[in-house]
Amino acid sequence: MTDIASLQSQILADINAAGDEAALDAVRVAALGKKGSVSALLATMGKLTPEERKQQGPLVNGLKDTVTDAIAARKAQLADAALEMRLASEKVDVTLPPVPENSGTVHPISQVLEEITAIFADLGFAVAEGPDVEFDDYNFTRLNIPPDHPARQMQDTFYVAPQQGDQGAAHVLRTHTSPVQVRTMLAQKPPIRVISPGRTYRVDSDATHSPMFHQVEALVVDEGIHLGHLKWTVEEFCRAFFEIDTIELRARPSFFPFTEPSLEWDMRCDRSVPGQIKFGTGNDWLELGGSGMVHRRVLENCGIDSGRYSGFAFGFGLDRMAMLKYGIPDIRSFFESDLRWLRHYGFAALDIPTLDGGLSR
Ligand code: 2U9
Repeated sequence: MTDIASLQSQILADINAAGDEAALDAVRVAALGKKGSVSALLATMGKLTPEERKQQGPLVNGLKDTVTDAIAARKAQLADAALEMRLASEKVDVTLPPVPENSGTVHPISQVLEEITAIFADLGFAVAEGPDVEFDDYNFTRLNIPPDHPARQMQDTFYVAPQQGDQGAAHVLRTHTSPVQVRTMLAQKPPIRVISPGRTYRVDSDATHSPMFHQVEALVVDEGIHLGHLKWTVEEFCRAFFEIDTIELRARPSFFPFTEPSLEWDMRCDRSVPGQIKFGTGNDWLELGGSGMVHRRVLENCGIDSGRYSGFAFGFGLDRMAMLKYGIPDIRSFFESDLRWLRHYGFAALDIPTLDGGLSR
């Protein structure tokens, strides 16, 4: 009996001393394994007299159960301790700011797009998107651009070779994002308030033109929409985008096949210092973009009753807006992926533009 008690306290001490799972397993094998000390005691049971067995049996079985339970408890303890250690060593403080040297920057076009989206979202506009390869019908015909219009010329438009599944419909790389608004009007009823930012394509390339460039257009269609709504929206947008309260705009009459009447907008600026532009003061004017009341033929082409509804639309170049706001002289630099340029003109990845938090900083 003394033997069993001292064996138990020895094994329990070994279990407690086991510092990891491998050491614990060695203790288990030494006690409960085929040739283990507890197993050896169990093996002697058969040779005892019934009287001795009656007395010794429960003690040896008790020893086996105590050792088994102690091993299980120590195993759980070791697993908990290992988990605690892993949690402590792998702990990440998600509230720490990123290390600027290791983070990329947001491209000025993405930045400007975020800014513009924030401004229009505040005015109640949704963002609409469409494909870059567009039906000729949506890009031109429904927008009242007739087959002989110069915009359709091969030297302006990238035509896409007919593909299987086209079913005879001609495709182009969209020359503006206006077909997105065509799709919006075909799909939903007024009131409509959308902006359509995206890539557009024209056969053109120099310091201020790129064959792939970005546009944002806005479209509002509802009952009673008039030029006053257009003017207010353009002014409100420019004030927010250029972050200047004193901006002054002027409208010039213009012509676009899809709007009637059509207007182009200029912003007062000062160009008296070479290589610099100041907005809101001076005697110079800067072209911003075009606009107008949606042509009633376009409304009808898109399934909108022009007797009941009217709308306005405007469009401007995202790349041009980024160049103006951030003083970028050459449009081609946007697409060269020059890391030094990106580090200079890029924006911090986590400075998301918001109207109350600041658009750009
Ligand atoms: C629909 C009806 C009317 C969008 C408009 C302009 C005038 C315009 C250019 C400015 C410079 C594009 O980036 S740019 O080349 N855009 O002048 N865009 S009105 O009018 C629409 C659009 C869609 C259904």
